[in-house]
Amino acid sequence: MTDTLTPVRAGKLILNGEAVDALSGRTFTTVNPATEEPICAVAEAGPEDVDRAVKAARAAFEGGPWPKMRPAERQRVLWKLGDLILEHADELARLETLDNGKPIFESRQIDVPMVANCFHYFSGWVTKLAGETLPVSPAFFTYTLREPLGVVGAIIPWNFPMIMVGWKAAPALAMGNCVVLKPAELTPLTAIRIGELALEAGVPPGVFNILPGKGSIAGEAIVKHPGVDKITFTGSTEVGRHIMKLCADGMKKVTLELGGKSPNIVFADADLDAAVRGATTGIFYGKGEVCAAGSRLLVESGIHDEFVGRLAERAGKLQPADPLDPKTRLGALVSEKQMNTVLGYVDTGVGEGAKLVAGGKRVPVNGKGYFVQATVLDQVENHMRVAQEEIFGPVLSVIRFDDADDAVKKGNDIVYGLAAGLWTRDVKKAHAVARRLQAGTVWINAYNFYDAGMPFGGYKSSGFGRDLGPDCLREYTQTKSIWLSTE
Ligand code: TAP
Repeated sequence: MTDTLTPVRAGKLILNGEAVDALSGRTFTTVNPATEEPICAVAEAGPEDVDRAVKAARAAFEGGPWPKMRPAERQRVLWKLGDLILEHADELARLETLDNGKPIFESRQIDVPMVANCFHYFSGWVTKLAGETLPVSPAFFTYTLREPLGVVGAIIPWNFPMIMVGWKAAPALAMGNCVVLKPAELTPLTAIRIGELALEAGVPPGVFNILPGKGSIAGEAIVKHPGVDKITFTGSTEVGRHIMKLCADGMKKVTLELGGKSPNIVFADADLDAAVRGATTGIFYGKGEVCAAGSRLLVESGIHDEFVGRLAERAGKLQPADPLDPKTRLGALVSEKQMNTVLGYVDTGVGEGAKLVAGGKRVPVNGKGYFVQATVLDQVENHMRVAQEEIFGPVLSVIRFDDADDAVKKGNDIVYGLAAGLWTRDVKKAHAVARRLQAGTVWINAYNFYDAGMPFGGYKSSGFGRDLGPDCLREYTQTKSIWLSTE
């Protein structure tokens, strides 16, 4: 049973091992998008708080115990944090659902295990990532060291507030870096709580700092701070581009995980029951506020009418409901602004000539909340705005295609390249099409699967660098080559 009664504590900054107020004393209110009611006040970090957090992180990096800790001990601390996250699963899931509006089913069954999985998985790498001895010359003993970068600034979005802490902080900390993380202003609560749990797990003061606040103030101050060595960012392409320019000024390394408008391609020879389920979860999981959402559904002409009919029926049954109810599968959008953006796109699509075959409306639950129906727009052409722009809500644009070449052409005809799905029983076609799609992840006869062990990131305007998996360890380390003369 989800706890619906206990009030949520005011959120503080987690800075140099303590939960503190902002130096300015400023706070902001975080709001439950399902009820439109305030949840609690949260300390709002300003540039002066960023400065003290970065200084604490630098001190912890240069003189403190974290990079100097025996790898086996650092591994044990991060593993313990994974365990503590699982021990506090109900509490974290509730906070996430209150703050973001996503169904408690998702917060509890998907998000919490994923964050714990990140800390467990990357703790394993602490004792495994090694340099190499390289055979260069008998006159030298030559080897490489994989060293941490220093202080990593992590800036994350509101759609997966807790998961993003795991994706960014777990590998950065595992590689021996210190971290200053800014959660999205709309959803700061689970990041703060994980920061507290990190201290309980034994992460030393200053190593992992959490600074809730505004992107344009605290976020920008982190990016510009000369004491920060690297920025890892997940968010919109627009803000990512801005951050990249700022990083160029400071010669900072940067990883960008940005937006998407991913094609989910259904061939006529697919298992259509599975494909209808996959198309539905591909867009409506996470209310469609998912960077990798399969928001462009490409359907082969021969099955188009039958497929869209079945899809519309399934979408019609998926009604928004109270996110704290374990049976709910479609929650509230994160904010009124996001809801209005999404509804605006539905109007735009209809105005462009698309046909609304499911949903399309706001439906308050218990008279409140930013809930939007599961929406399907058919007869979309790939040049329309609803086919090209990221809507970031429960709106699916259905586009026809004629054959595999046409599917690949339409699938790739977009500035983004984050993910793609394809559904077919033909194994050769599956692999051939997967190779031709310009996307960082391709799911075959599946959609929306993630694991700490599998790299994730974008092609084209969806960014560069990788979160997760062995690939992401390079994002948080640098290689030192050592030459020892033996003569
Ligand atoms: P953004 O508006 O880009 O915000 C992301 C983060 O950047 C927030 O913490 C935001 O703070 C901060 N920020 C805003 N302006 C900043 C600035 N000038 N300097 C430094 N930080 C700044 O994105 P969003 O609306 O939260 O999230 C939705 C977007 O994220 C979508 O485009 C989605 O596709 C993308 N996303 C991508 C992925 C991957 S893995 N590719 C995963 C999830 C989401 P405030 O909240 O205070 O504004």
